Amino acid sequence: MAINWYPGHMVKAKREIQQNIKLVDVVAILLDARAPFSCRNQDLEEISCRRQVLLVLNKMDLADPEATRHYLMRLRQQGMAAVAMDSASGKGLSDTIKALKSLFQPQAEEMVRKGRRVRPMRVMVVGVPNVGKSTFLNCLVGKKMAATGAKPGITRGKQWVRVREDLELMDTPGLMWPKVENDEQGLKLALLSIVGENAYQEREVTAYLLQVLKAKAPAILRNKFKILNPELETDQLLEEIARQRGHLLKGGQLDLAKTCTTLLQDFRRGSLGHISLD
Ligand SMILES: Nc1nc2c(ncn2[C@@H]2O[C@H](COP(=O)(O)OP(=O)(O)OP(=O)(O)O)[C@@H](O)[C@H]2O)c(=O)[nH]1
Ligand SMILES: [Mg+2]
Repeated sequence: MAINWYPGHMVKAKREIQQNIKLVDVVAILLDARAPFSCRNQDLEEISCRRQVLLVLNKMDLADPEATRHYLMRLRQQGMAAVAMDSASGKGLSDTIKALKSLFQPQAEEMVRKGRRVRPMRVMVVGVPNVGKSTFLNCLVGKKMAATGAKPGITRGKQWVRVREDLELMDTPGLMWPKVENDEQGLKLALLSIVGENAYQEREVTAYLLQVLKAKAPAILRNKFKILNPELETDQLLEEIARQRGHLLKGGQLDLAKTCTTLLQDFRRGSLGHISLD
């Protein structure tokens, strides 16, 4: 499913990120730990290429831990600095701060060498929508400074925050690129609610989710949805789940739209288990 979703505020957001990049020492690119490769935005990486970059695989609590370890290893092999974190609970925070500090270290030493006072490190937090940038900022600050929400497009403007003596953070709005050409990538971004709900058909994304469950977590289909044969075609699986859940319209027909909405919600909340997509 190709995705065209580039709301107007993102044009301005991209310009602001470009203008502010000169002011920052480190760019923290947040990615969804369940599909970090699919969340990488080439535009953001190009804008950040002259800065120190830390990739933060956020929402690790929702991801398959084994996959997260593997993704981190792959990224580090490619020469990237990368950490995993759960910004909702703060798990991984100390590793993240350690990684940020070590990226800033050479600049701090340069300041000392030139006889200047070492000023606080400035970190810009960027990424596609809904990966948890504002939650990450709040987690670092230790209180709620930035608005957060389960839908993409919550943050609309940039925001600088002094986190502590030695650290300043800038939150930015989630940034997409104009067209996602790769079908599977589009499905992943829709499933993770990174693109707005008007950009895709829930039915198509649910069919993709069911394929993922068949391949990676057939036990969920058996145990949670009481499906005897997880090998069924996705349409049949969907009908079976609708029946199991009692999703019926007034005339007694299956309410498949409701089943799709519920399944997507369940996945996004993590109640189908720890499933990674990349
Ligand atoms: N489970 C879990 N949920 C998270 C985590 N980080 C963020 N969330 C949730 O993900 C949703 C999106 O979080 P935001 O912080 O608003 O995301 P954002 O990247 O700032 O989104 P935009 O401003 O729309 O680009 C919210 O419902 C958060 O509560 C995490 O590490 N784990
Ligand atoms: Mg935000």
